[in-house]
Amino acid sequence: MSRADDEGFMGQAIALSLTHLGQTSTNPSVGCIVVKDGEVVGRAVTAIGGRPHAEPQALAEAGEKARGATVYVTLEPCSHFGRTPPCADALIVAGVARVVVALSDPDTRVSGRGLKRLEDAGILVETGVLKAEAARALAGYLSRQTKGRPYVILKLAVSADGMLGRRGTEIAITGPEVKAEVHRLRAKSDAILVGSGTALADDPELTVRLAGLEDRSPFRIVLDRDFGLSLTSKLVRSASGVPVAVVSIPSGGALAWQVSGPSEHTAVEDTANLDRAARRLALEAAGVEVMEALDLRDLLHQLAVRGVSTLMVEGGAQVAAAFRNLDLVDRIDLYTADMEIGAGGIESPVTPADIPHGFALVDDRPVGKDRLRQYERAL
Ligand code: AOF
Ligand code: ZN
Repeated sequence: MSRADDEGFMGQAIALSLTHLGQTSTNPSVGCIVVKDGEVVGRAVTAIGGRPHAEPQALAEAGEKARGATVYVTLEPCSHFGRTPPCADALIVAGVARVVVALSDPDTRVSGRGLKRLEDAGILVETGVLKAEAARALAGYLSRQTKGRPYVILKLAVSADGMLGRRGTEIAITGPEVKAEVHRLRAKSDAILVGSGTALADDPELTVRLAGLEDRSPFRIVLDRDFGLSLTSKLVRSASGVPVAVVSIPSGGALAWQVSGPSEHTAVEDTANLDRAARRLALEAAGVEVMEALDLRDLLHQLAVRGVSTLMVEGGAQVAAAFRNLDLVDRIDLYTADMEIGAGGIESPVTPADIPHGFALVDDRPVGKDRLRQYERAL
């Protein structure tokens, strides 16, 4: 099999892995393709919820045809007895001839041992095929494993004059095509985060509202030290269906996120006359989880421990600035529109003319009437 053939089949395995992205936490979404005599005879992706792993499912589909076949996997097959037996053993028992892997697994229970197990059994093993593409598909898992925090995607919609919106009114900057794309990105993320200012001003629901993807809403997180989130907000009213947490981060401390509080906004303040402790209790009674974190880094660590691999940060200006200033962003999805906001605009902390140092443009394309520029932290 030529290198080009290998890359073609690995490309298929990566594409397959993307179909369950955001649905396999705390496990990575892995793609696996079984090829016999140039023909695909088995294909699978890590099941929703994380188990079974990809390889045993693809082998089951291939059946007897797996004997002597070549198997393409986006991540090193596991070698540990976890909640399922090792995938390396399943490949050995099935009698495959060759295993092509994109990336070795940083999980300390595996890292290198899966590959060695296969080689020791006489299977030809090749690694590094479409490594960069696989690393992008597994970015959340790799970040959680190696950095102990989720992969952070900062999504911003900016007007031609560099504004995120206008104080006091909600203005749509980008069009319906961007909205659909953002909902698809939500569906691929494990969690989504906004500040209390955005929650109070825009009353967002932060769920996925696209046909067929309604059950893919991520865990919703609001930075809300004052517990000012309204009980009648869409976030709170939908808390029984899709989990939502408010996070209290104390002010002060070098890395603490400086919260200005909800005073700027005049949302329906049904709990405004209560003190902070009572507001907290009211939110908890409404089904909202309360999380306490020392600072943003600590919050990201807690989320990683809970299995959040990819976190989408959706607003607003202060939150985006805090993530940027603390160097906690891995990818920026910057949508721009032709419209101008003018006077009273809220300046975006990131614009096409002001991208953080160390980021490279990896995508630049029209989305409806708007434009997406995607930047990634250069490795
Ligand atoms: C594979 N194929 O499709 C996936 C793998 O908790 P467990 O027992 O399910 O094991 C979780 C670990 O398995 C995870 O950290 C990662 O190393 C690996 N995920 N491995 O061979 C797969 N999803
Ligand atoms: Zn496995």
